[in-house]
Amino acid sequence: MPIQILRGDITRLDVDAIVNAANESLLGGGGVDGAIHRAAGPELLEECRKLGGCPTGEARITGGYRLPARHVIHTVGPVWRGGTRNEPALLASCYRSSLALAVENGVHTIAFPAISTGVFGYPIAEAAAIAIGEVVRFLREQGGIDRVVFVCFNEEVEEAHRRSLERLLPDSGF
Ligand code: AR6
Repeated sequence: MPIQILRGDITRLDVDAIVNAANESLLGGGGVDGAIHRAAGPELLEECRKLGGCPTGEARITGGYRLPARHVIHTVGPVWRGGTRNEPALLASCYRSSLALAVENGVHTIAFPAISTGVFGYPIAEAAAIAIGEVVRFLREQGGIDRVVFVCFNEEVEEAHRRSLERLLPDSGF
């Protein structure tokens, strides 16, 4: 099964790339972004400064520095504003852009946090359905990625991902 759902801290994962739920400045913040910058060390911020930011729905790649992961893929999820400001399409685009950038850079194993579900306020069940749906579709349609790990920080997030995956599994082809 190329998709795994785990509870834990994404900064500990030994994968080719971990995904950061960043903001458009790419200069760090709280939540998983703060944890990744703390664990990677100051060189990560130095490299991020050179990128000049990232629009919502897109992704950028850097080194992983002191992390076990070789790369960090920074993506910017939408702020939840009730669901009428294109939030679902923007969140879907984060997953697709991150996976496409991974393939371009020879990343075969990748871990995602639940993008937008913390500070940015995206409802967890809706966000998990989009996350799982986009990853399943990408794996089915494109080659290059061997393993995708969803790293869930708490039980609610983990359960939402498991339910979405179970719903999709019968037609996922895995
Ligand atoms: N490992 C895995 N998941 C985590 C970790 C961790 N170490 N820490 C938090 N989470 P958030 P967002 C979960 O707020 O909603 C930052 O300030 C968390 O429980 O990190 O996309 C950025 O700079 C939640 O389920 O990201 C932006 O300004 C998920 O990660 C803004 O927050 C995402 O929560 C982005 O907000």
